[in-house]
Amino acid sequence: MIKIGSMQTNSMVPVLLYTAGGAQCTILREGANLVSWIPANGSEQLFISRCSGSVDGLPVRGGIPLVFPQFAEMGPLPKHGILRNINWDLIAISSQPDCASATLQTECRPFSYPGWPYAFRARLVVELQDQSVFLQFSIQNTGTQTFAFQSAMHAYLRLPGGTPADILGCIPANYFDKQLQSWCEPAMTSPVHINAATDRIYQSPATRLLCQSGTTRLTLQSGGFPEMVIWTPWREGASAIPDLGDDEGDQFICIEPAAIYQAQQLAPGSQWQGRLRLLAETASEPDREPKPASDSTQP
Ligand code: TA6
Repeated sequence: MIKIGSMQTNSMVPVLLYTAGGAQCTILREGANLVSWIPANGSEQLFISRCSGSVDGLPVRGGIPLVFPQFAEMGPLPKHGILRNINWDLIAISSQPDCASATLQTECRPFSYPGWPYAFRARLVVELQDQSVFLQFSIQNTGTQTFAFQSAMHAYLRLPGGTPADILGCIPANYFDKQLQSWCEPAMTSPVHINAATDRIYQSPATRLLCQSGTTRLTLQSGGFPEMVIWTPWREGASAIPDLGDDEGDQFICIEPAAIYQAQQLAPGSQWQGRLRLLAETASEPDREPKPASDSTQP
């Protein structure tokens, strides 16, 4: 049997999902942010700073914030857009034999936000299974004008004990290095070893990656996003972030399916979808490159 937590559709109570096998996840109404995911027989896979909430006006530091319609400071809107600070409605919650799911939604009228004159509906579906969690983020243009937007699923993956991460899969793609402010060609295609401050936007990366750090291994499968961000402040960059502990910079890596330089266009009435599946690997599996994605495994 699957237990489902909060059923109140009009409150700010977080949404809790459980599986019979022991997996659980928590979604905040603020930003529809998946702030915790613990697979069956596993440990917490997502990072939340202990200083999150310590600075007025900043959204939750961690989880999987949803970026829309602006990435970072690349426009007139607040950093990473407007969805992170909005309280979303819970519109559906369900239980199937092997999957618990929840759907959250928020609607925006033209000029609800200064600098964004368009109407849209944003929806997030979260599906929890024993070893995986799947997020489907969709935007529908509910207005009368076409708009272009940037987007990302800004996943903060926990790195236990500051252990460097290897990203396999991998990323045979050019990237923009935000620290160098220049475009770079990858020196190696795989793995990408992260043990220092990193902030890169990869063009057309693989849609299936493996992130391993110590005995923690996560497979990420994405769909609908043409780019991928890899960001961590690491130890040297933590003190510059006001809602992050000085000792927390090496506790996470963000791997973010994104549409940034390749912004998406949405005509009136049409819908865009971005998807991310996180799959927990068992520590006993040998090091390996992730298998090529087949249609049946694509999110
Ligand atoms: O997605 C990477 C990034 O744009 C980094 O440059 C870094 O600034 C990060 O996002 C965090 O943004 P935040 O607004 O959450 O502090």
